[in-house]
Amino acid sequence: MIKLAGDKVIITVAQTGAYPTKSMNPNLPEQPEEIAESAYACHQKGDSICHIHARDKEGKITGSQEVFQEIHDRIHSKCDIIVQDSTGGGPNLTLEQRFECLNAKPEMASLNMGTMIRVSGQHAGLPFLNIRKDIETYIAKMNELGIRPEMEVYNHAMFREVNNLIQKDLVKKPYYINLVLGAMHQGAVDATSEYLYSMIDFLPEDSIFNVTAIGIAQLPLTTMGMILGGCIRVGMEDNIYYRRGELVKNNAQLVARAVRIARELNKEPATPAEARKILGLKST
Ligand code: KMH
Ligand code: ZN
Repeated sequence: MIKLAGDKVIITVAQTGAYPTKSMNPNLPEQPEEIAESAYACHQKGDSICHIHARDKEGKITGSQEVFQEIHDRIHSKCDIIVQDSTGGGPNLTLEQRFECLNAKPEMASLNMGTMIRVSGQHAGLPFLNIRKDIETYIAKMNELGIRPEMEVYNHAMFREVNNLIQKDLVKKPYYINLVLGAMHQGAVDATSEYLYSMIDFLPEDSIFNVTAIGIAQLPLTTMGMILGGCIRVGMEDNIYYRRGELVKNNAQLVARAVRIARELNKEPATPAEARKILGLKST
């Protein structure tokens, strides 16, 4: 495991996701201009990576390259934040649609490291399919296009796929691994400190970990993630409440809180340039 040099913390904001809707929180950014505006506001508060899911005009999740491209262009007209597209997409997308965003050439993209059965929500019982053959096909495409993966690990068994990519030399160091806790709608382990500690134990050498936790667990587990030397992800994809009974007003509010906590822990949020250096992204 790598502890981040100089006590930097890379903060990612998952702006929108596939599951929240404006009816759950009217402040959810959905359209490209809303996502870009939110990304810029978050950047001003101190994040360095913007995790992106796209929606069509009706607010339905889409894999459209065009929409992803519009989001990238709008964001980059305002700031140089790292864009990280979701290839997890959403339950309505085919595998091909999920990965169409790669053609918009984000600097990073998520790569889900195994299959799960969704436990809660309207898709409970349905698999979220990420089989080895497809993981290998799409990491090859990402490598060809120079797109860095954030490997999404939702349970301990998924380290098998991480290790497979490492053994086959399909991923570059440092390995950037997102530990996802509490995403029952996707089939992840519960959001507890025990699961977080034990997943950290399974990290391969030369990994940087990021902590994503759903709902009310976002605040305590991301705080723990920072204490344990990791990076963190906040944002309305994972959590639409600022605190119990109070909806998030905007994603920047969550970043501002994360930065305050980081500083109390003697850490500084990495700028996009610093994050590129830490992650060894191509543009450094
Ligand atoms: N839904 C998150 C908990 C992806 O988009 O590919 C995990 C995620 C993965 O954000
Ligand atoms: Zn996502």
